[in-house]
Amino acid sequence: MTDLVNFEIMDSIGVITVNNPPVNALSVGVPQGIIDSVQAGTSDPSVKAMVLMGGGRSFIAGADINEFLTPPPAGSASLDDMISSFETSTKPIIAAIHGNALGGGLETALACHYRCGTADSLYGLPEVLIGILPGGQGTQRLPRVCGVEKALPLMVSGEFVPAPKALTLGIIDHVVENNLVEGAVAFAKQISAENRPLRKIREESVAPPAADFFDNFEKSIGKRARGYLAPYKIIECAKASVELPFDKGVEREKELFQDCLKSDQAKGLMNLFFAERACTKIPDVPRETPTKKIETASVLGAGTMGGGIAMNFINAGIPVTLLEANQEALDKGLEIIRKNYANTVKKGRLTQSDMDQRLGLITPTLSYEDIADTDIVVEAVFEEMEIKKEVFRKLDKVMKDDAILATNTSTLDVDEIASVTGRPEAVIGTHFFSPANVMKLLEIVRGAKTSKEVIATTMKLGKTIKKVPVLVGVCDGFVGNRMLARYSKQANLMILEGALPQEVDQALFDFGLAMGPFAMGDLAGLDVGWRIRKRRAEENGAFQDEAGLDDQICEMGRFGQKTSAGWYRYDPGSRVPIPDPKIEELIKKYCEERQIQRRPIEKEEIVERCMYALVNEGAKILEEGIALRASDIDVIYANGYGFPRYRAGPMLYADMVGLDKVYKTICSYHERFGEVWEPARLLKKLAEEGKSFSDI
Ligand code: T1G
Repeated sequence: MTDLVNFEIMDSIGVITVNNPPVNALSVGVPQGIIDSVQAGTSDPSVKAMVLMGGGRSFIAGADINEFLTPPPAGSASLDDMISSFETSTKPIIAAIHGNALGGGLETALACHYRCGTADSLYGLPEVLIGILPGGQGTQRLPRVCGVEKALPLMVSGEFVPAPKALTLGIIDHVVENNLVEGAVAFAKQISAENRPLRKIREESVAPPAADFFDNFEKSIGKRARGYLAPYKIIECAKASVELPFDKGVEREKELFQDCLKSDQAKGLMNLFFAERACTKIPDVPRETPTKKIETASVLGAGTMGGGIAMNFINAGIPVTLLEANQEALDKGLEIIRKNYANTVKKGRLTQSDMDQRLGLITPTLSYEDIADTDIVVEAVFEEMEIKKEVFRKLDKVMKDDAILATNTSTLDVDEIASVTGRPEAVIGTHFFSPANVMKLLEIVRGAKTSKEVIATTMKLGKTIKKVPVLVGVCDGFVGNRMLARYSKQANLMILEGALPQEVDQALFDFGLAMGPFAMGDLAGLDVGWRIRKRRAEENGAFQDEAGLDDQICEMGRFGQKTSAGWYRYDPGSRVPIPDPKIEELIKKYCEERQIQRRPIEKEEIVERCMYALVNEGAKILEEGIALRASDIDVIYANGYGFPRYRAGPMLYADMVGLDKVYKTICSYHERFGEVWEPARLLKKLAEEGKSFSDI
């Protein structure tokens, strides 16, 4: 045994316990420790059967993903070696599962003769989420356990299956109601006493599915799996499980596993896996920083954002007091929330009683007094500094002493907002992304005086309401929107230089983005920016400089999807963008009036200029300390801007292109297009040193 795996005999049962915190990953040494333990149990005549389990909070949660990024020394016992030791064992081995049996962990359990688990244990093959596939014979065993029609969707979605469903599917044989060790030992003794056969799933076969099953399944994942590699390799593995003998199927699985493992997609997704965990670590706010209890919340403003924010809290079971200025707005906001839930119930993703229970957690009010005792208030009023200051002056007077005062501002200076209160240490930005009840990203904006306790509490609250919280600093647009402004500028410039909206959008869609900037503008509403620009021009007393193309489009009453016309036109009731000759004429006329000589712009230039604009601004954001690490920026783009997860984000994308090439290209753009392409100093430094963003 190794110190990673313990073996002890309990009442004639050899209990093998993996102790490799935090998730009992199959790191180097764990398979060998298990092999040694099986050997010890097999050779001890007093041992009738063996139980394999995890110490701490879980069974085995899979292979150690770190070891795919930095392979361990060759020669250590593998998952396959361990599985072989089970298959040659002369005594039954029973997997006893609590917490998670995932990836290689579930594959380990499926190679045992029997499996039992606690009622709240979870089972899954989530390898697809990190760009690979179950490479421990799982693609051949799971279809033999529950049929390929059920196994394939589980492997392609990577979803976790709760114990009761796992029992129904045949993934486990028995649910242990109380103490797992006692229950598993009793189950093992029963199997031994009944002299049950050493069941080997490898010896079973997979019933052929309906003739068109694989084709239909492949079509069904088309939208979700667009651009991904692993889902389609998993389909090939599933076919092999039906068509080939077990060992040949395993050989096929190994080939396809290597195809995935060596792909850039696996590197991107594995880096993103760790990046989404790293972003919760804040150097000057240690993990043990005390946090406040957040048991109640209030949301100020019941508009689109306020309503969505309120839903996040009630979805997590946190009661919300929803404050609006007048009854009409309050009623309208409540109706939007109700409709959102009704849609989810209609799709079968929520029960009516759950909907009613959640709606019951909202207390509508028109009075500030009613929010005074809530633990956190999130302001979601109009994006106007003076209005927000007025709100925070009131909150400062009304809210209980230890309340957190959060603003949902998307660009305004959190320090300036905090400055009108007597408690700037309690003020923080919680920038939700629209639709707030759907988008995972939550930019948490630390003010200069925000206390560590408030930061730690708000980061923790972000996870509680199932967001991906990323801490950012104060600047115009924080991280995501500040970079997006640079990206959008390039897209708009290319429209003037010769491209059409549909060409820019198609190039970026093919790159993997959920949608291009012009379709996105139509979705968000072109009038939002247009009204802000008009107001700022009026406030500044400056003449509205010549209306840009987007202003002219708005002047035509074309606000995007909401008016069935924007950069594109839309058939009634449809959200599908259709290129509109009127826009092409408007663009060409605009260029003629300014003697702009248009030219064809290739896809490569479109992608390069938009991506490098993100990268250059991201590097400046890192220089200024507005983001803690390059991977935080990638987490922001993967969770808030539809950046393809298999590329992780713009910063890792730049690392994979090579910063030397990126820097040189930006320098050429700087010469050709001017100051907007001023290279970031950090990018220059890293490129000259031959380093990557991930090196800092
Ligand atoms: N390898 C290495 N580290 C891991 C890990 C793993 N598989 N899973 C978690 N960690 C680390 C994580 O980085 C974090 O570290 C800490 O554990 C807690 O994680 C051959 C090829 C198990 C549901 O994909 O889904 O098996 O930040 O914050 O929210 O076919 O972790 O504390 O330093 O996520 O309670 C397949 C991945 C691998 C499961 C727990 N398995 N993990 O969630 O904690 S490939 C997976 C998870 C494989 C075989 C194939 C979740 C969790 P730190 P956490 P959590």
